[in-house]
Amino acid sequence: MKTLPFLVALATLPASLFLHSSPAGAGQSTQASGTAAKKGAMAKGHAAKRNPQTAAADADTAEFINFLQWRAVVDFIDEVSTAHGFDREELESLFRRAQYLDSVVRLINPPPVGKAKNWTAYRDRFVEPRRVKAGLAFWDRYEDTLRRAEEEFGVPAEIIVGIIGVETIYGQTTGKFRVPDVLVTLAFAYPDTPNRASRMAYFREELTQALLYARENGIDPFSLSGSYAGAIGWPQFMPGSVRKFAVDYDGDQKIDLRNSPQDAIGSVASFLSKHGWTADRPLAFPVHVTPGQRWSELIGQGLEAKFSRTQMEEAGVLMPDTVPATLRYGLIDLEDDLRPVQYWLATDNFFAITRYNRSYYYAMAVIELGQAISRHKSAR
Ligand SMILES: [Ca+2]
Repeated sequence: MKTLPFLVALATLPASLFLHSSPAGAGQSTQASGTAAKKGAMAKGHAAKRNPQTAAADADTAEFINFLQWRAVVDFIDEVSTAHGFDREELESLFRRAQYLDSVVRLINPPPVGKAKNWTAYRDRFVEPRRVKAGLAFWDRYEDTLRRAEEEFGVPAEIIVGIIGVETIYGQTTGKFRVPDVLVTLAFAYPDTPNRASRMAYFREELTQALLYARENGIDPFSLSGSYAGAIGWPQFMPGSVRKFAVDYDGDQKIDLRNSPQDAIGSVASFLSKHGWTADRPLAFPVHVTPGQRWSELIGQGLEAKFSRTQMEEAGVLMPDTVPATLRYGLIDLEDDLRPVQYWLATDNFFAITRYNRSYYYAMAVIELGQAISRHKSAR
């Protein structure tokens, strides 16, 4: 098992390190915006991670709608049958079987604007005894697979364990919605938000990907179940990501993220490696900031590492000598109701995790869950 170099747990930082507590950056979102995020990520930012079980309980709001009367649906059928050679009647039958899910529309709505960010509350939802215990059992059981993924893709076991734990508590909450119902609902009846058009385009593409995936694997698309955003299996991949990034990792020649934890492990590592992960690179460094300097302009500059160590220093970021001058960084702030804001320099590896879910609160929770499980594992 590799340890993650330089990442100091927040809990170990003395309060005196935080020289400045500032509301700067409060206007910036840690959630996915309308970008073509890989998953239905805008629904999965730190304030919107709702319990899929609750959602499933609402599924009785499903109703049949005559989608075939909708112009946009007819256009979609034209397009997909031409582009991918699907039989029109098959597609029409899909839309006859699909149900509109009001619960999905409600769940996908972004949280109310202005809700205070609270890192401690967010973290505590994921770094908690039930998840740590399940994570230990998962790590023990799939230790060889995790080691193989670490060697092949350079992604440490604790990051893979952290992601699968935050996503589904190791397969416990993979979602009970029929994927075509979710995707048809969101592709054609997305709620009225400013980014509605781009989100509908995104879900139409995911619907196409789900159909291709089902055809390639000889399965009925309605046999696929997933989250209220259409994410599938232990690692919650959207259909397009399944086709692009998932791998067979148990050697049965099939990719099955719903029933094969090994496939989930390999696929998470494959995903990160294709999104800029570099083996042995540190993730993040806790820093402090000098009051009144330009560092606040560096917050909210996108989920990427684009500033040098020198640029950070010139903007008033104070950092330990151990921060390499050779890497690029992004500055992130974790806001809290009761405690001072925490500032970190985050590297490309940190931001690779945000490609999974476009929130740096999410990435930090993944890291801390993995660390917590790793500590328990070493302490036994
Ligand atoms: Ca497999």
